[in-house]
Amino acid sequence: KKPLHAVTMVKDEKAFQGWRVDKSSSVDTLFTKSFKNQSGIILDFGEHLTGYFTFKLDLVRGVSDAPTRFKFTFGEVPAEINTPFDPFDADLSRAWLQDEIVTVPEMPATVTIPRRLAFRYVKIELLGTSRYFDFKIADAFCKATTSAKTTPTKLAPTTNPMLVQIDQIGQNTLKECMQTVYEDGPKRDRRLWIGDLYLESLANTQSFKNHSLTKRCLYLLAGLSTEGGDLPSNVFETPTPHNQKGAPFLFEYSLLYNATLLEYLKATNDRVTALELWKVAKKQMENPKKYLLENGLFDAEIAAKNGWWLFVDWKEGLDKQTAVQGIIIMTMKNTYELAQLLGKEKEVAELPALIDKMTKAAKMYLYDAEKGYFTSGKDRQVSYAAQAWMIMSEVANKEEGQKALKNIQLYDKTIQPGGPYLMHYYIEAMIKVGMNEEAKNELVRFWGGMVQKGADTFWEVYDPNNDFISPYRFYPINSYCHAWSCTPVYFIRKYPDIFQK
Ligand code: RAM
Repeated sequence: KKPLHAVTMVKDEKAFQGWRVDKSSSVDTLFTKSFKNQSGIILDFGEHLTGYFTFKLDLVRGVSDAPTRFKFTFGEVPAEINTPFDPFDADLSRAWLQDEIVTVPEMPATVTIPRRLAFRYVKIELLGTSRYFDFKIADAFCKATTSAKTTPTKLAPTTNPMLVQIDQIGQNTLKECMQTVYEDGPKRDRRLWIGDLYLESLANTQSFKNHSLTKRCLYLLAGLSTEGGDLPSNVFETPTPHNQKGAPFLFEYSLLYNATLLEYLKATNDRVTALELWKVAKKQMENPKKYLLENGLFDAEIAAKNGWWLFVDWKEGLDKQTAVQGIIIMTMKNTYELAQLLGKEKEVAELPALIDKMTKAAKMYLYDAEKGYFTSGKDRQVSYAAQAWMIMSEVANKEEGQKALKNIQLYDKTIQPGGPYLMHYYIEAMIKVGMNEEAKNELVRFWGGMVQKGADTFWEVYDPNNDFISPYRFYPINSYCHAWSCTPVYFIRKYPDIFQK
């Protein structure tokens, strides 16, 4: 892939994160003229790319008598190109940010930056060279990589143009995250997380249909489960497959593995794989039992005290109890369905009674019948997360679910979704209770909002009212091509009656 043109970036309060992109000149000037007075040029590849960047240097005068030093800054979004990274005081490693100093000993030369990059824009600065020769950047390109190899079918001609655009950007997002595993984001963290895998595999089934990638991920995770059988929340492939020793295990992600395996079996009918991985799935069902109170409620506090990470959403102050209760019930149902498909019900014979017990407990203790919504935790917190998961788990029936989702909007302290990951389950919950029009409107409002702000791929976090939101206290380190944000592809294609008419 070659850069399409050179651009200038202009401060503009109205633009996403304060930076607007103006088209300026053709790349021919870069490739034919001396680079010495072009330092600071920004190239635009016109689309988000994941891959390896190569540039070629040629002499235009004299002989190279000294090394030349460059700084490259790669960005998924314009603000990454223009925001100083240092002094750095954020969570996560400074090295995720994609600036690279490259020293070239002599010219002509062809240099490939060893690190795989994720970007649309690259700024090239000249940090040092010799006055005794002159040179040009004769070429620059990216060898892009993905394991998405098919072209998804076209949407119905009746599809609203905004939804066509959202679907395309969702596909781009998924395609970029599909490498040798389903990555969470090709810029960061570049690894396989179970929660992301589940959503990516759903979208993949509706689009690229690279089921062997899903299978590979399911095996990688299974192979890296602990001796006790727990699945790590995320894994690395190189230098040899391993998990993050010492990192907390993410409670609901280990359960969502089972949901993923069920969907994989349904999509492929690959019983051999499902049977082989069944024992891993079965094992995951043991953890919820450990934190089940007599009354049938999940004890979120004790689970957290025992070192489990309960995630649910990137949202400060969110109480997780009710959401996790719902996730447990849903994944128990998924596991039982999987067992039935594989003829293994006897091995999980206790699940139906547990599902019943947990459902009744949720109804009894977590449902505020008077207010008509579910609450979470000691302070009876009201959140989208709690309603979404009470619906996903079918604790709430259609009518109760509809009411709950409507009623929480009347309550001003309701905890809103923190980002695309929970938005996915919220939209799915709306569809489950028949709020189809509302689901469509929400999808267009949320993902369409990113489109209007110029997204080429969908973002890890997005708050329509705050362009600078970051779970890591520094927005340039956010991932702007993030797996769990690709799921409009799934919705639009799975429910054509809602999204393609
Ligand atoms: C983030 C990752 C990933 C998510 C976890 C919980 O750091 O990028 O998407 O699954 O957190």
